[in-house]
Amino acid sequence: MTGAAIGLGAAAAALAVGDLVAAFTGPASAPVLSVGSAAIDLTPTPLKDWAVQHFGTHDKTVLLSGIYATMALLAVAAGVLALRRLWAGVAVFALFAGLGMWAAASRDAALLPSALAGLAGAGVLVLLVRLARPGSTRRREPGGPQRTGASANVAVPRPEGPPLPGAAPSAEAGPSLVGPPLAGTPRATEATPPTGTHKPAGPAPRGMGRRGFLVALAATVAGAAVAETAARALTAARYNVAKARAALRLPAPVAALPPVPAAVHPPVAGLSAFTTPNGDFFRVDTALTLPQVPPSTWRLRVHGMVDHPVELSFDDLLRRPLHELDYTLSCVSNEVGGPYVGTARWLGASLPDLLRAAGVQRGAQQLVGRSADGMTIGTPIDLLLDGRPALLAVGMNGEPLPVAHGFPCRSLVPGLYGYTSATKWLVDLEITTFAALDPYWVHRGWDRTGLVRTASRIEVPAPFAQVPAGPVTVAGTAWATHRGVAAVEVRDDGGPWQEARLAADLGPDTWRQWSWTWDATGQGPHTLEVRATDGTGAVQPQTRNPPFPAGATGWHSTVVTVT
Ligand SMILES: Nc1nc2c(c(=O)[nH]1)N[C@H]1C(S)=C(S)[C@@H](COP(=O)(O)O)O[C@H]1N2
Ligand SMILES: [Mo]
Repeated sequence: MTGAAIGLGAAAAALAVGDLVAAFTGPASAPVLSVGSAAIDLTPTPLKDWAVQHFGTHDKTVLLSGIYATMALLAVAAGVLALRRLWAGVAVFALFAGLGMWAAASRDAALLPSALAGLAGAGVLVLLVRLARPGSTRRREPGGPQRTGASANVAVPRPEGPPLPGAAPSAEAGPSLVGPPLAGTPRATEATPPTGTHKPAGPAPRGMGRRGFLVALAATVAGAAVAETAARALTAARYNVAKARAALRLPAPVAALPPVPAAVHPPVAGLSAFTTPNGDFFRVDTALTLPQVPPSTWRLRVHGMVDHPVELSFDDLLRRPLHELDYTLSCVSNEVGGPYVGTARWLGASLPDLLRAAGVQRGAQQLVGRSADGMTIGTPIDLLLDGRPALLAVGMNGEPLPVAHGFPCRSLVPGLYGYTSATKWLVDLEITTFAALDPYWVHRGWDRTGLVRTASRIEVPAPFAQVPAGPVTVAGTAWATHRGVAAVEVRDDGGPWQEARLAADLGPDTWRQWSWTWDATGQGPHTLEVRATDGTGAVQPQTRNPPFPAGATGWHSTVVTVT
């Protein structure tokens, strides 16, 4: 018990100190976030896919919970060890600090928070262990035996190795063990009454020693809570763009688009909206905390194989002609029938115009977008310059980009999955060759081009719905971004394909909704299948492929029971 309390107290102090220092060096350098981000970067693609499939947008919470749970277990081990062999406990904190520093270094974040966190943790550990050992006060007197006594010759197992962040993340155990990183400062601990007030002669009264320890422990936890609260308040004040975003007024587009006509959306209950509200728009990224990029200091560098490198401020960007674009963005990780796709009315400056002004040189093959959080996304140059309306987007559905979707600026290139086109928190554009650099996901084995595959899904009736025999409305959405959807067909139990009614077409860059009246006969389960034909006349292939490495293929189906 005492050992566990010592370990957890020291870990709390360590985390609070780390977070407090990170409030000055940047949130990305906070120890747990560094480790979590490095874990995300290191996670093999199949495991990442598995995590996204099973936890969806909660995957980051699960990862963080796993890290906290692992740290709590190691902290308990460190405390228990330290009561027998102080150096072993200190070693665990050195390991914590080393792991945090290595993780921060791997993301170009500051090492100081993890280093000071380790020192603080080790310091508090030593103090608490000294106070907890019965009679410890006596041994601290000059002449008394040093470093003996309690450290009996007990064989102490070494900890099993570095904490494996995210390994076997236990969503349940995580938060309940430590909760939010509580922590304490060593300063607070030092401020507790020293126990050296005992008379050097004679054994220390145990009650007093115990009380001193408990007071120190309580002070540690309280100090940790105060420091952590301060760290959070400071971080929110220093690194939060919510106010800047609320104050931003975007200029009007050079030619406003008419409102989206009602005819694009069959009026069927349960069918997704044509334009996805910002709050419902899917979010996929590797960012554990949202990058906070103030427009006032934002710069976009355009460099590499160009005749005239340029650097734009946010005002420079807003002074360029702004265009509206209705566009369906989709993620390569979307399974057949999956939810990682959405349509918005985006506002932004033309990306091809900017590239032409910079003068793309011969031999250039890809445009690499870099984000404020170090993501790299590569787009083939020939596709970018083939006339498609690619944007440096600043607006989404009539408001500045939400922070989660890349505020203040992101790229969008119709026809390509997000991972090869849609850099959020964009700060740098480099024109280069394929050989020069493998962007983040290409480095991890994903396809370099990322052309969106033709996809269609049945949304109504819901899976396993019970429907009465007779006419049943079936409806859904199909997309083949930048090629457009020319036809959608549906069939019942492998029967003949039947043409669905296509709703109005808003152009090749958005999805297309459809409906079909099914004359349901024959009680029992039926399998409905859907397939789309894109604007080039290519029929969506039946072959089932997983998302890796170039996007899922295959027909979506749903099982409905006729009653
Ligand atoms: N900086 C940054 N930009 C990013 C990503 C990322 O992880 N970091 N993910 C990309 C991927 S894989 C997709 S599908 C889209 C998703 O955009 P959304 O979250 O706005 O829907 O963002 C892209 N841009
Ligand atoms: Mo994606």
